[in-house]
Amino acid sequence: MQPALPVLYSFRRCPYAIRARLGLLSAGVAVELREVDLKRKPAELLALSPAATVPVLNLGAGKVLVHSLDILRWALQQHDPEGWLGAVNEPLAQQLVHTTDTDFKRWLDRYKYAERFPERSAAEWRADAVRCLIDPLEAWLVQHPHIGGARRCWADAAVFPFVRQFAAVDAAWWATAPFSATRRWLGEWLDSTVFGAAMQKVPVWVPGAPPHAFGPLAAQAF
Ligand SMILES: N[C@@H](CCC(=O)N[C@@H](CS)C(=O)NCC(=O)O)C(=O)O
Repeated sequence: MQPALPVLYSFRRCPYAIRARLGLLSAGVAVELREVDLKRKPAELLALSPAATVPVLNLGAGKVLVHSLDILRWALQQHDPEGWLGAVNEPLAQQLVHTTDTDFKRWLDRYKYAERFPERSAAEWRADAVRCLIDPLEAWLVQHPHIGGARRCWADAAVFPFVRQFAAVDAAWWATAPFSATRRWLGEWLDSTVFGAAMQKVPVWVPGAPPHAFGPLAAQAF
């Protein structure tokens, strides 16, 4: 029997999964949330996605989305009450998201786990991350409140969880780094209702557990 709601396999702290959950919340699309232990992935997830990454959204009838951006876009195509699909500068939005998922992610991982990449110092990895994403982001955010322009868009939701990780690597450095517009933008996201709702804690899913609904109702609680 197909579950009544689409099923989202997710991991609370994963920036890709956060991106997907933000999209679902903004769209007001309800899903069943299954929190995954990445060290003990459930067979149900492995059967849906050979790559076995999260997030994965099972829409039923054989339709499965295995990339966070596809889930974000799919959600907003169902409903887009906050106009997240309309960035004022779509090419820039696309570019920032592309950089986030490629070069920035690469440098972020090296900065975060610098002891595993001793060929350069943490500060050097961080400088690469700054050059590719934080510098252009700051230049835009000095002029505009959001990546979307006057209001948030899909790209804000897609980029923010990764900048959150970047800022957290060395919070003392970030607090005084010369990126006040990006700091303001990050702070607004961290304080936002939608982020609070996206980060609600749920127990790790086990087969047969009662379904945990996530979506419009979860957002109302915040
Ligand atoms: N391209 C995927 C990447 C997702 C991804 O890499 N997620 C990480 C967690 S943050 C993961 O599931 N890694 C597999 C693992 O840790 O076993 C997407 O955009 O959804």
